[in-house]
Amino acid sequence: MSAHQSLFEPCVLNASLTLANRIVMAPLTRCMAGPGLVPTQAMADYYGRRADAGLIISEATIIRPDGQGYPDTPGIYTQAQIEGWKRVTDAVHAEGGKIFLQLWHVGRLAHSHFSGEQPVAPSAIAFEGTVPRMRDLSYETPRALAQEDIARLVEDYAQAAENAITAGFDGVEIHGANGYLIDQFLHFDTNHRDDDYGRTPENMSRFALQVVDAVVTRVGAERTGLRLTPGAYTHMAADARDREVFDYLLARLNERELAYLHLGIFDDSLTFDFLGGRASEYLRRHYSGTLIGVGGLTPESASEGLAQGKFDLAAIGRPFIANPDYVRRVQQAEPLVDYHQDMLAELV
Ligand code: FNR
Ligand code: 8K6
Repeated sequence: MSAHQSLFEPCVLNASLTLANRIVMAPLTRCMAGPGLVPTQAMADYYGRRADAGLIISEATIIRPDGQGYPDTPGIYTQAQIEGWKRVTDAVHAEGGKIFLQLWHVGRLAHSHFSGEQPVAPSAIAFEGTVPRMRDLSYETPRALAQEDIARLVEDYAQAAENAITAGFDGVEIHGANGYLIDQFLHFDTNHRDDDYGRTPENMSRFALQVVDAVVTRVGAERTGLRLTPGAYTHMAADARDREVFDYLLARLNERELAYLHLGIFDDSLTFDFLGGRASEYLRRHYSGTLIGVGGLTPESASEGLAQGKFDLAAIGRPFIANPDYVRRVQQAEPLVDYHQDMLAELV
């Protein structure tokens, strides 16, 4: 009998996907891709070592060049990148694991330093600050997307999803969280549009739903997950009116039978007045499908949350960087190594 029994129950996500346990490795940007933003053998080894998680969600992976906002983040839009990811999915599958690719476009958090192009966003509002790890680069004012650009982006998400399946992934997670492109449409702070993509909950949800529907059409709802941040906490300011946008969006997502919905947050003990408490509680009330909880979870709080029905799967981020053998340690009730930011310097 293992410690924290509820973490080790299998989870039937849908007819084509059963996870061996309820521990999810959260997506973790590591900025370690090789030239051409191609995943390396070291990355394949790193993910392979963590294949005993019920599901791994890859680090955020850019869908096209102007989606890049950090150095050496991998892509999924060239043949070489697809080949590089094949090494990763092979390594995980060889150990019996499952892995989804996280599809990423950072919107206004991109920088022309990476792609040579002006960043794009719902509205021409710059983020105040400098690019992490490249402190001499201040964020630029993005170009507001024209409707034809939006149609192109939706297609680029769908193509990236198809590329991920070609690379051997079991599915994709659309990164709609943490203040990046899709999230920029969903919040009043960053969406000042006065066309079909702004002003109202229905319009502000339109881009997110178009991306979801295009990806679902290409790879199947059972292979599509989505990450959302209803309470803005990073890269933008929260606005009480955002609540109506997420109420609307979640009602529409309930009609779509996605593989899962994943909260995007660093610390789920934060509460938001306009959401009526924690972001995970808000999602649980409004979303009827499989929910992944995250944000400062310990083995104790994760197994308790599962047992109490607060979420169906528990995503673990920083502790997985510090403990490649996180799953085994928890199962055998061995102590965990504490995470420290210095551990980001190396892929272990
Ligand atoms: C993250 N997080 C993150 N989230 C995401 O959706 N895509 C990503 O690529 C990343 N990258 C990333 C890198 C690093 C170094 C950290 C620490 C975090 C957020 C992550 O998935 C998770 O939500 C938080 O880390 C909270 O979970 P823990 O770490 O408290 O278990
Ligand atoms: C010097 C260490 C800085 C660590 C960052 C590494 C890679 C960037 C992570 C990007 C995605 C995370 C989501 C953004 C939230 C930041 C809040 C701390």
